[in-house]
Amino acid sequence: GQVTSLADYRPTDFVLERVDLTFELDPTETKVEARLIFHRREEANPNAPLVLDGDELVLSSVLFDQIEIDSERYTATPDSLTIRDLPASEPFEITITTLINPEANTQLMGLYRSNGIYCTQCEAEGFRRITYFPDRPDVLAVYTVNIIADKAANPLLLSNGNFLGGAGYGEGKHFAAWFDPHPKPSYLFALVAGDLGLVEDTFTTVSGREVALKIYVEHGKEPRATYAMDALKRSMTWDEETFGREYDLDIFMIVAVSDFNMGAMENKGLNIFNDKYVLADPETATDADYANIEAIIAHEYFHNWTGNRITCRDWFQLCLKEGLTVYRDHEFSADQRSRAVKRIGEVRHLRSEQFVEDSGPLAHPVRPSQYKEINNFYTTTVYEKGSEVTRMIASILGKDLFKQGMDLYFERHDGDAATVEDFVQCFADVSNRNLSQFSLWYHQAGTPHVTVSCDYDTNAQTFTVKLAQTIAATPGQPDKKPMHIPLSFALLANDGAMIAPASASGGEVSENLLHLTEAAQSFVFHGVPERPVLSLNRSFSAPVILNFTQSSDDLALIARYESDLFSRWQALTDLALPVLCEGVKQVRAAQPVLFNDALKRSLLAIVADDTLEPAFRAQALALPSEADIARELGGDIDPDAIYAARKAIIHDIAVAGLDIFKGLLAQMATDAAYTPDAKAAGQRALKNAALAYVVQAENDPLKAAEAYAKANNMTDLSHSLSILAHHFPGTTETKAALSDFESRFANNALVLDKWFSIQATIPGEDGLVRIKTLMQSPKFNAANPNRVRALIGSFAFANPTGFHRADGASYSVVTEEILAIDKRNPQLAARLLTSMRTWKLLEPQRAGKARAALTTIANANDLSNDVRDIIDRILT
Ligand code: DPP
Ligand code: ZN
Repeated sequence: GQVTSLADYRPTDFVLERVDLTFELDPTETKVEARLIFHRREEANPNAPLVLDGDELVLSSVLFDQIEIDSERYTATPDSLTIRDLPASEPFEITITTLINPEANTQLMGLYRSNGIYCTQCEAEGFRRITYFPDRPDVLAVYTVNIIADKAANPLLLSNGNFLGGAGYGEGKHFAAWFDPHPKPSYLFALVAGDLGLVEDTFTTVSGREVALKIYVEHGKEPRATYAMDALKRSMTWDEETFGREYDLDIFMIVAVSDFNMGAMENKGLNIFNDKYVLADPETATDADYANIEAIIAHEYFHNWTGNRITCRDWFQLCLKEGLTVYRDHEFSADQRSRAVKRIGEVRHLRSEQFVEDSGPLAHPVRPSQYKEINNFYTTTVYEKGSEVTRMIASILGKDLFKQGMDLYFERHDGDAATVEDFVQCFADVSNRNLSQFSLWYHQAGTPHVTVSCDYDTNAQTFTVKLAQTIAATPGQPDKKPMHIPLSFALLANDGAMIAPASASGGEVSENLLHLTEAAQSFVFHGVPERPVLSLNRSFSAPVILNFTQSSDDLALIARYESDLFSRWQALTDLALPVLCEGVKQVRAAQPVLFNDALKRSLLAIVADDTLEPAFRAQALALPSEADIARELGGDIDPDAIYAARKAIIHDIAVAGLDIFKGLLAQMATDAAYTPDAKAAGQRALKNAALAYVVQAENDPLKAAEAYAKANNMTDLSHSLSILAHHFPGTTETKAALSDFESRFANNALVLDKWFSIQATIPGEDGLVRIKTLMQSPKFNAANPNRVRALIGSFAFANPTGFHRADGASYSVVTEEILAIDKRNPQLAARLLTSMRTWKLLEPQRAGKARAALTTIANANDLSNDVRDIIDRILT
């Protein structure tokens, strides 16, 4: 694989003015005619040839201004088409005809078939699998699309923009024409054809235009698309109210397909979704599914402005649209639900995925400067850390200036293919702030560590906060500069009240933000009447790791009194992590797991506090995960010891709080019909968390089996099933529930994915045999990404004791699977392989086995670029 470098960016020699595409659809031999009108850029070399991208293409003909070109004038390979002797300045037309095979397209990039539906995925470089094209995001053009297909099989013919018209077309065929007036890059092109059911609605925009909303799903699944429609309308309203963004076409369409590599795709006016993120009803979708649907519908819709109207100059700028759009969808969900609970979830996810990525061999900046395979840069760093960087801009500038900066960005760059620098400049301009140090967040990889120590001087009534920041070396970046880190803070008095110091010195301190900008910096607060407890990085204002040893008493005070709920949760986490890590040591030394009461007391007090929202209390009960503990330990990881220690500590807490948990089980139970709103979901979350504790205290599957039997919604049903499977595998109760679930949902692949993943995550070394057996199940389909992720992905990413079996057997099996998948779908294979990115942190025996398995991959023939890139980086 070749390296692409940001430093090599230069504009194309030719400007693409118009695109006219005609598709004659056929399952195995689709004919694509592309009429492209170009002119040479004034500043370009007058002799430069036109070089178009391709990928596995078969050229059938190429015309210049409607006349077949001499074969000496062009060179075609599957990967490129080069045309020479082109006009120096006047526009010309190139007409290219290619033949493609959608049925054989197992990569799911370009035009392919999913369950009899023709669909496309073009981001990042899929369009070049359809026709030869300048397939890069800074080439924007207006598209007309004609689709010709068999009418009976494909009553529906869709593309971007507005519908122009359609008619019959010879025997048994028909055609439709679409025109998208908004210039767009090829990665936003979409085409769908087939026979689908429709859910329709309308939306009247703030300026009074009526937009037709259409969601297409498989026939019979229409009732399961109503929540997605509701989420879409709420997204449209929210973007008008919050960012002043109005929709810009007469129609907005969403199509759900069952074979999809990503979650969804924001194609202009025609979003294509993984059906997992569209379909929901109480019987088949969990609260988490509903929340994901809401977030992803919003995310893709928001791309219409942040991504489509303003797109990226090149793929190095991916965070320009993704980080910003994740920030927007996070804010949307926070407004629709509980902001604090949403924030806790975001931070959990950031730490468990992005922090891990940022401290290992795959670490890269939010705005990378090189890549070998762009598909491998759709990462939590670009998305989630990118969102955090946007959030920091918002907190440094404050709400009003941030809004002005966004308005300026939309005004100044509408219609552009922009860069991260363009974006940041808008905020610098509205605030008169120099954001050059802040911009390091885009360029320096690695999570900053901030060491904190405090000192209170009774006589002087001063409180000193000493901060020091470091970032470990990451691949290609041995040395780092100090960053601008905005740390939200509060000083708490002994009774929990907030202390307002008279003044502060030592650096920029705004109302509740410390601006750490030096490698080491001391902030002094004056006029502080008593020793305060420092609550730092409230609401997780900066994505950093704090090295701050606070006493159990101080943490307990924060856990009890902080007005910022996130910080209360964080204090509990800070109480729990040392206990859990100590427990791991005790297990490895074959000692009993013993711990003091501070954690139990703080946790149970929060759980029993009726004034706190149930969803928050449920988050408190979800103690740090096995992966969180591994991250905290930082090396010499023994997943079995982590599992055993965590289980022992939870058991202890469960026994101590049994009455509280039983009380909550009763209190949170309801006869009301299921609704997916945040409040009802929070009550279910607390009830289900309590159930898990009760069952563990009693060490008896009975209550979980009862909960399974009486569940009237998928949240309760799948939760009780997973308690049974994870704590009582092999028992009669568990076997009965698993087989009931399987037969009840035999015809619903998305629900069976839960059945696969619950079983794939049953702890212990038997996990390997289990997933091997399940891979043979007729319900498993290795060609479908959702099935693969549910079974093999859950095992590799979410079953530490099963995947990291001490004998390394799971590594060999998963490695073999990855190699097999790579032949069909490289993107999926590469993603699975990232489950091994932390192999060097394992204890030596496991690390040795992991290295051997990875070496097998590295030595395999014909690896895809995607897998080659990841394996090279992981093994280095
Ligand atoms: N479809 C992916 C997303 O929206 C890539 N653009 O994030
Ligand atoms: Zn996105």
